[in-house]
Amino acid sequence: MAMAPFGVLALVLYLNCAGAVEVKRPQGVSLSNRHFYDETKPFTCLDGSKTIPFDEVNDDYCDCKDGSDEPGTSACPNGSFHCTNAGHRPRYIPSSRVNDGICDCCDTTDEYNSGASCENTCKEQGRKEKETLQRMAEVAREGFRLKQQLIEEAKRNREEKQQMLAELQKKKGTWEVQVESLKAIKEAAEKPEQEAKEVHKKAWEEVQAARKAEREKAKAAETFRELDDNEDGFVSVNEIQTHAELDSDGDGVVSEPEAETLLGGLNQVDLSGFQESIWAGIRDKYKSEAIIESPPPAEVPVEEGAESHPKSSQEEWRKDDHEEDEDGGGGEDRDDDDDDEGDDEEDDDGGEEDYKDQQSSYFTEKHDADDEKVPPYDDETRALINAADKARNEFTEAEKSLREVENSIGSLERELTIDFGPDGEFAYMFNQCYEMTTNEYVYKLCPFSKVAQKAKHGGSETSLGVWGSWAGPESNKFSAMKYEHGTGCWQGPSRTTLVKLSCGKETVVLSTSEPSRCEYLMEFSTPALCHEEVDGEGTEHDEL
Ligand code: MAN
Repeated sequence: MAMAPFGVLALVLYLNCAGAVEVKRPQGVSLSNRHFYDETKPFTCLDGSKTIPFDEVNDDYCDCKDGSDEPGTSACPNGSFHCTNAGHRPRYIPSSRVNDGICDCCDTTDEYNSGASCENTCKEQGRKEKETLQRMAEVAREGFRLKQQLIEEAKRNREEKQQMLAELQKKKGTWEVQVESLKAIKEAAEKPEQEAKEVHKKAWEEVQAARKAEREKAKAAETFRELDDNEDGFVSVNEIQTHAELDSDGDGVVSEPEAETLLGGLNQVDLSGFQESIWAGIRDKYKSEAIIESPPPAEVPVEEGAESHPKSSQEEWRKDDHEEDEDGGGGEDRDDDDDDEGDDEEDDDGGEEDYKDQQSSYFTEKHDADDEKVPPYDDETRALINAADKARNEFTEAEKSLREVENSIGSLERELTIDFGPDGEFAYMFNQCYEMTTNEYVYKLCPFSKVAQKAKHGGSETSLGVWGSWAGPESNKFSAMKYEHGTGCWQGPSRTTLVKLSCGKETVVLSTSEPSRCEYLMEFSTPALCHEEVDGEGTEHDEL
């Protein structure tokens, strides 16, 4: 059944309080499309596909493929109905919603024939929207004002930092010169220090070697006395033969030829011959005959002497050695006495092995103690070491200062190369962090540095990414930030965060979410993103 093409259309147009004007047009047609619907002519579908008599417009039968012949009914599945919504914003709704019993248009016009009781809420909605827009405009204005301050501040800071950088670079140059000259001073001081230490070391090694030789000599002399059973001042073949341990062919007996070989092809050797050429060949096999209970030589131990009376030169250590030699001579006498006592002991205990152990441990202990104690440096060497220490310290300190200056330069340079927006308006966020706590986590955004997440009830921080780049669309590059390469997600890629920025009076994290696993989204407001004019204000109403 055909319906009146104009329905009940007596549209009221409000023109800036100038009064109401009625504009006749079919139901569901916008003011801007009105001229397509001329009741005096046949109607051509808007896609040009068909022309129909005008009275078939809005006759509840779909003629046009694009649904344009039924703007005010639900006959065409792809049609759309225009609500004028005077007092608020006009909108199109799908034709299927026309007269479906649900109020879609705030001016109630979509339910003109369904019996639904709709209330015109356009004015109220318009008022609310206007208020919202006004609030947004106010925020934007205040934000924009703050932004100007931020820009000024950034400019000042940048200049200050550039100045600081120039000063640091000058300082760096000074420190470099300083380090170089202190290095030369240090090296000049270390050379004589090293040489003096070398001399000291060498002298000490010589002293040690001499002591060792003396000990060997004494040991040889002691062995000689043991072997010289008839005390004729010679060790002879038969005296060697009494020591079966010196057997060389493994038959358990030292034969005459074997003994002769051990004596270097001679029948007998005197003490000096024994010390010089025989002792070394038998010392490892030789077993001492007696335990000699001899007290250690009576001289003051070398190390103690060295500590209480620091030697000042190699000569003095040598002198000590000679004194030792002399003492050693005296010791020999005592050893002779001890030998006798030792014989007694041996008779008592029969402990040859014990004797050897005791004897060798006596030598070894003395030897070790001597080896360990390096005498202190002489005054001259000590003075050289002190001077070198001082030069080293001064060089190290200067190097430390140079490194500090270099580090400061490095971080300043890094800061100065960051893109803080067209006018540096984002610079104030550098070195700041902003937090937001959710049910589970505390999220921390440190712009131009990192984003982190920490469980609310303790635990360590999880990196959600480090500063990557601005990531807004080309037309609005500074509306988003990308943070990348955070802690690896279990069996997945490393965490990343996208921070979406919006204009706000305050710098604050508005929300955090994890739209997909280990990919985080933060909403962040800042005055730095406020513009002078609010987009969309007063541009929505194509007809009023
Ligand atoms: C932690 C948090 C979560 C994340 C899972 C992934 O629990 O970082 O945000 O989804 O790890 O395993």
